[in-house]
Amino acid sequence: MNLLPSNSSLFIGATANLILKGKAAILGCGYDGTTSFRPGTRRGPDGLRGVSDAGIETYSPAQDRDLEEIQFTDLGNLDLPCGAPEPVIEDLYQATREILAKDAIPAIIGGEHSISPGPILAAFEKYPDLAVVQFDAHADLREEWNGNRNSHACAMRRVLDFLSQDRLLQVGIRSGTREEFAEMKKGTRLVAANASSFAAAMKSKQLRGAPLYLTFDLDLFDPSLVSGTGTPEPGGISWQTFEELRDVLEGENIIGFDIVELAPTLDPSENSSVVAAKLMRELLLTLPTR
Ligand SMILES: [Mn+2]
Repeated sequence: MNLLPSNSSLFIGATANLILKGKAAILGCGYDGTTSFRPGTRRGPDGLRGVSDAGIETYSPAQDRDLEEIQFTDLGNLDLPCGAPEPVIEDLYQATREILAKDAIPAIIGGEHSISPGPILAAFEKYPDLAVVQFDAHADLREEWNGNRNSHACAMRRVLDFLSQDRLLQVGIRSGTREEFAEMKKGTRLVAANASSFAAAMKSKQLRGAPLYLTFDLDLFDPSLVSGTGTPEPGGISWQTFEELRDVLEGENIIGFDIVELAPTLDPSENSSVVAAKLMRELLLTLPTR
């Protein structure tokens, strides 16, 4: 994979540049070329890493686990082509394939949501029974947006080009068109952002124990918590609710995840970056092979 020369800090507790079998590999993909409202996610990977050293602890009280007790690597950032999303998605697909080929767990930092179909396709090729859980404010099911089929507003539509609809759960969605909501409800993919609904959906869709890819759009959270994101949407979840949702994932077979849509410059307080860094910590500590 084509990485930028390293000029930023690593995520707290990470080792550099060595993909370890069975362990997580963090990779930044700061693409924001299709943003329709407020740009800035190109700074997402370094914004998340930048606050991780001073802004959060390595220890998670919620899980009673510590990043210092696990091994994972931070590969830095992909060197991305400018402009259209397709070459970026292709590069990230190839990079994710390399990580998965070493039996490691991709932990992608966006970038806008348009990048996610790349790593999800790579995961699907390795795990044909893959299931995807999208945590997001927006349905992202448009066929095209502003003339682009690979816009951030189309991310899950592109995933459904290859993934069966009963292998997708969409958690916390509170914005979209009437047609998008009708489709999600018909497919019983729409899951309210609380632990009991999420646990029930995991069970009824028979996703327990399946290889899981998680895609976390930070606008899942309420804008009062994460204002540094491209398309904020009122009515989002609290950190406490995230911890309850995470509990449902305890012991599950998570084979990869991404955290997307952090736009650090839109939140000079850096609160949003701290939430993203803490989310990264909690997910790393949830992985089955930690
Ligand atoms: Mn999204």
